This record gives sequence, C-alpha cells and structure tokens, in this order.
Amino acid sequence: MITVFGEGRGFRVVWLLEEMGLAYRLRPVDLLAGVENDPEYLAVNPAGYIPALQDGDVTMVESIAIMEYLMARHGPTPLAPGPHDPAFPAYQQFLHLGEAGLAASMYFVVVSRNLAPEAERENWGARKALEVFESRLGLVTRRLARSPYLAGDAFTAADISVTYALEFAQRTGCFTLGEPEQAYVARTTRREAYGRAMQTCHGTRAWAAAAAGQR
Ligand SMILES: N[C@@H](CCC(=O)N[C@@H](CS)C(=O)NCC(=O)O)C(=O)O
Repeated sequence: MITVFGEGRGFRVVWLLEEMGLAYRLRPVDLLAGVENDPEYLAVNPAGYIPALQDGDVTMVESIAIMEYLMARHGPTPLAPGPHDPAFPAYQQFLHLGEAGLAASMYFVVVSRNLAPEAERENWGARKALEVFESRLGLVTRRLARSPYLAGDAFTAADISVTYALEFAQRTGCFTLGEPEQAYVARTTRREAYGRAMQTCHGTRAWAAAAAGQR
C-alpha cells in the first residue's frame, strides 16, 4: 500500500495518485503542532518536512521526485510523455519549474510575511524570492498563450506541479494571478481527480475554503 505523509505539496502527490487510479492512504502530519511531537513521522523523514512517500520498502521525500517515481514505477501514464515525445522537453521543464522556480520561491515570501518577527517581514530575501516567482511565472504565461496546458494540448504532471504552486501563491494572499493563469487553474482544477484529491485532503480543502472567503 502506498502511504502519503502530509498535505501541503503532498496534495500534488495525492492528485497524481487519483489521476493514475492507484490505491493509497494519506497519513496527516500536523506541522503547526510541531513535527518534533510526531516521532513516527520523524522516523520516516528525519528532516521533518512534508510530504514523504512510502511504497513497500521505498521511502522518499520531494514532491516532484515522488511524482516522477510513481509515474515510472507504476506507469506508463500519459501524464508523463516519453523522452521522444515532442511534448517531453516542455513537460520536463515545467514539471520542475513548478517547484524549483515557483513554489519554493513563494514559500519564502509566505513564511517571511506571515511567520517572521514583525521587523523582519519586509526583507531583501523575501523581495528577491517574489521577483524570482514573477519571472518564472512569466514563462508559464508565455507558454499558456500558445497551448492550453504546459506541455501542449494534453494535461500532464507538469500541470499538477504548476497548478499547486499557483494555488499556493493565490491562497496565501501573497500574489494575485492574472486572467490567463486564473483561466488555466480553472481548467486544470475542474478535473475529477482534482476533486477527489480535495475530498481526501481535508486540510487543503479547509484552507482553500478559508482563502476563498477572504477574497
Ligand atoms: N521541495 C520540497 C518542499 C517541501 C516543503 O517545503 N514542504 C513544506 C510544507 S508544503 C514544509 O514541510 N515546510 C516545513 C519545513 O521545511 O521545515 C517538495 O517539493 O516536497
């Protein structure tokens, strides 16, 4: 049985599992309660961040790596175009840009603005991280002017990666998406698998509802 530990970016993994029709269970990890109080999870990921995956005797962290693992080990799946598919280069680029360029940058904006001591909220690092987010988002916007999905005409795991990052930026109130990105998110999130993932991820569902109420 596949176990996903934690929501947050674990939502990407749950969404992918729903798209692939694989059986899994979600084991919540409450970072706000303090991961140091969850020794069972620390035994899975001693670094204490989420998500993590267990699949038989495999244990992994890093949401994008976990998605690549699941598609390779439990595929093939059209969510991951093969290396000779014309969609492959864009797929590979945006799969990683969703985390390395977008979500990781926005994470430091969000924690600075919400968790840092008052005097440290407006810091250079957070402003730079926002600039990085915006420049990478520009590549997404340019791509969406040419195709409905990031790898072309078909939905792929790159769209799961980037959609998560865009929803993260929007829900935290740290960024307002433009019209093309909003239309894109509306397109990717109307998939049935996304709806099922939202039913499973109670924390994400509650967060999305609270964020929608504040807009
Ligand atoms: N690159 C990692 C980022 C993981 C990450 O930063 N997760 C956040 C929650 S979504 C977290 O656990 N933060 C607490 C920490 O880093 O200590 C991934 O894609 O899985």
